[in-house]
Amino acid sequence: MNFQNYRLITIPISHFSEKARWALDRLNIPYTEEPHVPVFHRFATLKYDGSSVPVLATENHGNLVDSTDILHYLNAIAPVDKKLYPEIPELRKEVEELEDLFDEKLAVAVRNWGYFYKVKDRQAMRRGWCTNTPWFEQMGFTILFPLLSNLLQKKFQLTAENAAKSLAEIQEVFELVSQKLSDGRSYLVGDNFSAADLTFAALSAPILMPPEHFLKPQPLSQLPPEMAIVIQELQTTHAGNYGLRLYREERHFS
Ligand SMILES: N[C@@H](CCC(=O)N[C@@H](CS)C(=O)NCC(=O)O)C(=O)O
Repeated sequence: MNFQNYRLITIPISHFSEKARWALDRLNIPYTEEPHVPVFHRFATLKYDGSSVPVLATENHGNLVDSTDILHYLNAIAPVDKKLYPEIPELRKEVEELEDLFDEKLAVAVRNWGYFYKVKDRQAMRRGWCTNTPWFEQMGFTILFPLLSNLLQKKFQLTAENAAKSLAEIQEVFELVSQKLSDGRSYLVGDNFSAADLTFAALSAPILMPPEHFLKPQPLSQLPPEMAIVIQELQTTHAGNYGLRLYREERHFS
């Protein structure tokens, strides 16, 4: 493979960033990660014509501003044994449909449910938003936290009612994944690890809290009890077990 100077713009806790990080690590592609505090990330993403994270800046292929585009790009340069999308059209379609479902339904629900419990917890938010970010952005976080916390609550309508709706959506997706796995298969589609598996595990990481994640999980005893109970339940479902297994067995680091 011809390695270039890849730069990955991220927010530390962002599960979409973890999706891109995992794909790069899996292919053993060296890259420089540039983590940013939310809001400040816009200065970095704008530079590369994006708004959200992740953004992958490449030398030969321009800037990729969406995690799915990043996975497709990496798939195109991956050796045959590391492909993320199957060659067979029906299997590929199935992988892409699952990836879309996880991106559009699971990811949003995980974000809203998690933030509902964490948005006022300065310590937890500092960990998720500031780890490895530039010092001046961390200073900005310290000063602006009350404002950022309020903005987030309004932007994502973080109410108890919406948190319950988000949890129901998470449970629906987990149920679907558990059903797919109930015939004993090792991966969601076909016989190999694919973008569908990677996306499910990466986007579920904030609730499954795998020990292999670079942001080491907080002990459940430190979480709000209501949150800890749900996390424990989700971790022990078939889908939860499988997400944790993928982190143990498939989350290689470059
Ligand atoms: N469709 C995008 C969604 C990415 C996304 O929603 N990223 C969130 C962080 S997890 C983000 O950047 N939010 C801040 C923003 O949109 O400015 C992708 O797959 O890359």
